[in-house]
Amino acid sequence: MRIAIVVARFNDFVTGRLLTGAREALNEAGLGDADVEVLHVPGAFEIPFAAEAVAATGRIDGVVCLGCLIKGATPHFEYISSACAHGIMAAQSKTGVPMAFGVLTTNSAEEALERAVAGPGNKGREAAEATIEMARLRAMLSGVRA
Ligand code: DLZ
Repeated sequence: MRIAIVVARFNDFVTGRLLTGAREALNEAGLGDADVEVLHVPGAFEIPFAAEAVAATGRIDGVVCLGCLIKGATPHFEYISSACAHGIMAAQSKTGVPMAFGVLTTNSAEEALERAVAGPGNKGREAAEATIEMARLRAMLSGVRA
């Protein structure tokens, strides 16, 4: 199985921790560094483009999308979060490659950090686990080995 992680640099004090959690979950599932491709993008708005582009290469079985939108600090919070969520959904529908929504949408930096703690509560970890599950489901349904 090969998995891509698309991670936004915006609010990297949070997204860096989501990335760590996602990497840990993938490693625990038996994926080595060679099986994981990490793509950095400027912000959450750019995640769907990169997710779709890497899925379209055909070399990836799933995409973990990681970002962090903080309402108080983001004047057009609703536009970016909506565009990001809809864009990821459209990208997975178009490519047939499962993508997980590990994009935090919180009221404050404190709330975001609570969701990026080390261990089971880390939303990057949760998104990676969801991606693996969906990649396996897709493989089972299509008869493709992942
Ligand atoms: C511009 C912007 C703002 C204000 N806030 C966030 C945010 O909280 N989280 C995030 O990931 N990105 C933010 N961005 C950047 C946009 O996602 C995007 O990168 C720029 O608008 C350039 O297209």
